[in-house]
Amino acid sequence: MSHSVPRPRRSVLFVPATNEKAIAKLSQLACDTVIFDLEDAVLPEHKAAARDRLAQFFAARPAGAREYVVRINGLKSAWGTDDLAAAGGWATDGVVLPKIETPRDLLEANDVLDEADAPDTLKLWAMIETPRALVNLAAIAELGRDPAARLSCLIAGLNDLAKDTGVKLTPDRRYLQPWLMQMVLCARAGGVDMLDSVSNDFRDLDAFGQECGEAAAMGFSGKTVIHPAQIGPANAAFSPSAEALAEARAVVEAFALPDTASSGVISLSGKMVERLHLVQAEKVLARAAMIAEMTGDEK
Ligand code: 1VU
Repeated sequence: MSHSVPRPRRSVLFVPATNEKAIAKLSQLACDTVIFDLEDAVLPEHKAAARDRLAQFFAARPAGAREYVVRINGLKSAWGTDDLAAAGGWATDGVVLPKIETPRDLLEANDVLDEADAPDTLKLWAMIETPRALVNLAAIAELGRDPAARLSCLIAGLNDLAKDTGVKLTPDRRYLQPWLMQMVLCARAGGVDMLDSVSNDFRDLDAFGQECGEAAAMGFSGKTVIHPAQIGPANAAFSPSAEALAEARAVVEAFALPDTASSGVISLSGKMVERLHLVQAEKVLARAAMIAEMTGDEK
């Protein structure tokens, strides 16, 4: 049986739209998605030049499976609406809206894209980084159920959330865990991806690898990253492990045997395995196949 599995967004790399060296490096990097940043990483005096640089990039968008999206400035800022209207005409896969607070913010952005005749394939992503966004999260994520709303992905923005709430952002993120789990729950209910926040300490890769493993176990779809060194650990944590693949194959093979093919529940290695586990196993294998196809790797 084939299942539709979401496209992998294991590592989603922020790249300042003004950083020529970083843009030139992209062809050597293995991130699944690139987010060109027009917002926090670009000074006000460079906003216009940064927008022009992205227009130039998308006019000659590189071929390949990688997804490219653009984080615009907030729609209430001096640049946001112009950024969004411009992005609506680019060959970008999506636009990331910073600091959204209500479903209305997304619907207004959608109107701007419709007016710019943006194709339906251009999706909206939203940063969840304000207390109001967190309070309104279920309603925001529910827009994922309406294809006309274009919502595809949510991103946890813990730097701003910590700043605006006074909650301490500790290395183990212990005080933020309830909100992180709430984000995963709401995103799943709305049928959209939920990406974990960036980690600022990009030199401590041991801690970063551990954070990625925890984020994968918590149900996040992938990790936003800020530096090339963080791509490998994120890809590893959000790919099915060799053990998960072996388990998935064993479940599929067990249900394919002639004497179990019509069973609802079987025993495998001392454990009860039901058809829902078969569906899970098939999804693990489908995800691995999709990653292999995207990256050219064999598993
Ligand atoms: O090997 P090379 O010299 O050719 O390249 C350098 C550097 O240019 C490159 N590199 C990157 N390439 C692509 N994308 C990146 N994001 C990126 N960062 C670095 O890698 C090589 C090694 O770099 P480095 O170790 O010397 O690091 P740098 O001092 O050059 O850069 C460190 C920072 C943190 C400044 C850089 O990684 C960066 O700008 N990252 C993205 C920051 C960003 O976009 N912030 C805003 C979004 S995050 C947010 O708002 C949270 C929601």
